[in-house]
Amino acid sequence: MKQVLTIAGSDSGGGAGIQADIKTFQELSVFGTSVVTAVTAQNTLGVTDVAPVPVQNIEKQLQAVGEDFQIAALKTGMLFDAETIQTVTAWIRHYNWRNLIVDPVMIAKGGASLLQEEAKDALLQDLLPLAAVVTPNIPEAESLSGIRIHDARTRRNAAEKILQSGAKGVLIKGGHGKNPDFTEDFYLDQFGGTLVLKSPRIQTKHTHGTGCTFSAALTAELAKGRSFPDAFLTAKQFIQSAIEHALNIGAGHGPTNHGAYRHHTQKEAIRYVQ
Ligand code: PXL
Repeated sequence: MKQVLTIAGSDSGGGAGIQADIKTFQELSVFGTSVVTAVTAQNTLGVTDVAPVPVQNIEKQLQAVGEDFQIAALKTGMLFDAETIQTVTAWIRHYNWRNLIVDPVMIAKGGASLLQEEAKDALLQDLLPLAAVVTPNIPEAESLSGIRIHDARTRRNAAEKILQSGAKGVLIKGGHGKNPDFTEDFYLDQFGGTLVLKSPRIQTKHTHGTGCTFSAALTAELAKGRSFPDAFLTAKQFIQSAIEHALNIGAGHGPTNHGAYRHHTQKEAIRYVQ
């Protein structure tokens, strides 16, 4: 079985972070390992505490995984501060891990900061040069690029700016877009190749952990050797099903249904457009 790694924060509420990643890995038949960078106290109503894990312990976790597993693909989620980003980068280089998906987690739904402001530079300068794909949502893409996104042209400009970091590809997710009927996920690679995935928008407040889940699904599919367009499509179908068949858990922004993709054989109406 292919082995994958998530380097991310813990969500006690089970919908995002490490917990979402491991559930997604399991659903897509890869073996998930994890390095925990921070521990959040949260539920569907919000984050009440964030405790960073000491960087010496993060290093030990990375070494424990690196010394024993064959990591076919990995993702990063919440990294919290610059020192953590630099440490994680150094060990990814050390083990020569490929197929790195960087989900540039910055702010939780309720507004809690999951990445210190000054750590953005470390993300751009240290980690992104190693990334196969970086997967910002629209606000994160605006923050990383310094460009406001309001149409297809500014979205492409922002993607081009982010690729100047050295990442091989950037995938700007459309969930925060304005169109009430559909969303568009836009991918640009370092050679100027583009992919646009269009899907019906689902009206729901239960979207906690969608970014984590999507990037974990992409990681799992790339680990299995799928081509990028196939992996992207499967990851999108996985998250679309998970949102569509949400579980109504908790009183606030609930988690998605990580088991939905497996249980609901009818795959959602998602297609490439150009
Ligand atoms: O969805 C972003 C995210 C990532 N990682 C952790 C989180 C959240 C959002 O709350 O808690 C640990």
